[in-house]
Amino acid sequence: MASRLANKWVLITGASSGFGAAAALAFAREGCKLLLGARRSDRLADVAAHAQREGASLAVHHPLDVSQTGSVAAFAEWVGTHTSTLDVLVNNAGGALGIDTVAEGKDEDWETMFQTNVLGVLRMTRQMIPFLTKAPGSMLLNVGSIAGRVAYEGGSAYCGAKAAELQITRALRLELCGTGVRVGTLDPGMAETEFSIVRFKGDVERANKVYAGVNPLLAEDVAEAMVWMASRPPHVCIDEMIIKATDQAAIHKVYRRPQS
Ligand code: NDP
Ligand code: 8X3
Repeated sequence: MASRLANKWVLITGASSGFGAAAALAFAREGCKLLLGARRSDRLADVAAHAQREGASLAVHHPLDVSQTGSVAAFAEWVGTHTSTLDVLVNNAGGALGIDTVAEGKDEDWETMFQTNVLGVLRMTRQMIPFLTKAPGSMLLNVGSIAGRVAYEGGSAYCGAKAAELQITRALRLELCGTGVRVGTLDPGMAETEFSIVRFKGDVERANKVYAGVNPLLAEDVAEAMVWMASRPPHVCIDEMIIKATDQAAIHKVYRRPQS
């Protein structure tokens, strides 16, 4: 049976690595037409080429910095040269910077986290609502985190940003009710991507310790959940989904196997 998503337009932000890159390949296997954005164009080009090989009907990319209103506007203009409708918007770009307590926090880290995880979602969504409302049954899928639901030490700004993402999603669900646009958030727990390398500013050894002895989620697991949410029938909206590794029962309760 043909996929419900075949030939659908899917826009993914933060498609150059992690969840976004895995999502590009997962939606490609459904035969979608992909519009990919992130700041690293070389990585995007590789992902787009791979997606094409995996079965995408189309996979094109354009530079995107969701922290800049001008970049988001230029990206939307580029989207408009391909299509006037959009079936799936995955607001995935984001991440954490540092693990400082508030007492030691840095303005530049806080500003980046709120610019990408919060304002980036608002900017992209504002630009894409006219495209989504022209395709009833479309889906606006934001990537949140369990960090938006439970706070942890050193996570103030990131937890706050993802909590904002959750409430923005809930507000959009209300605002778009009646348009046929489905709105949901997918909130993963710990997943091994470049997330921790970015958080620890390139310190790979420290990043690896986050996952030591754990079987974390992989980017592919999260991508599969995105495809499932987006491929429900038009009258079915998955509002909020939490996905965690079996080893992570709660944000502070992670099972670690002894390391030799
Ligand atoms: P990665 O670091 O692997 O991917 C982050 C992606 O976001 C990259 O493609 C990066 O691309 C993009 N990005 C970052 N800043 C910007 C920006 N200003 N403009 C455009 N794109 C940007 O991490 P993940 O795949 O893990 O993270 C994806 C999302 O999932 C994030 O929102 C993160 O907060 C969330 N998340 C991650 C979890 C985890 O444990 N890994 C758990 C829960 C949620 P580029 O640098 O090329 O711009
Ligand atoms: C990423 C999950 O627990 O590292 O959003 O904040 S966590």
